[in-house]
Amino acid sequence: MSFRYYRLFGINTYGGSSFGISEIEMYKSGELIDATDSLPVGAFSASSQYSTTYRAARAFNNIFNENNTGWFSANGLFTNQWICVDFGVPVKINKVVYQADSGNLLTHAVKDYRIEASNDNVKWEIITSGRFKQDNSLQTVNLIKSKILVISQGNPYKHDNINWVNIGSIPTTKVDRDNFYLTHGMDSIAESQLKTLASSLPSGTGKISIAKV
Ligand SMILES: [Ca+2]
Repeated sequence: MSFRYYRLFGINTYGGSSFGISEIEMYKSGELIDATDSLPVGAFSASSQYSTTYRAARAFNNIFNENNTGWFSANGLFTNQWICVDFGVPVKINKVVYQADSGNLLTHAVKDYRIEASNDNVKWEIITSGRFKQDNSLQTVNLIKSKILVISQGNPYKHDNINWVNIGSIPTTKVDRDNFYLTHGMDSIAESQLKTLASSLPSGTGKISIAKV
């Protein structure tokens, strides 16, 4: 799906009293160009900032390997802080690259995170979540997962003919109907397990196929 707003939501740090991010890059589906490069400074915002010097735009300025010169959340706010991009129009982002600010011995690095998206800047959808390493490397988050589960009552590749159903405990609430992939941990489920679950579906739910994007 496409969204106008994307944000990196930091749940906690590696012990620092604020979050510190050197750089974030977001890539459109099928393109290698950083989608944030052409945006005005006002397109970037954050839940808080250490000071105007450490504003959100510093995490999108293509300056990497920063040491106390990226975006920092306000001192004392080291949980549940976010940094956001407003693309102005809906875009489909399939990859996010993150790099911690190396200042403060990397204690201000984001530890647990969520990537969230919105079209109204009010209601947010969790695209994926995970944990960043505490180092200064470029860390990539792929938003399109490798495994898809298609349940069809007709042409398996035609969107309108697909019925999505809940299968056991698999959280199918985050189905991207436009691209036929499931998020929220589906990528960590073994294909054999998916097939087992698929075979346990009640009759009449149609053809089932499992494929990779
Ligand atoms: Ca930067």
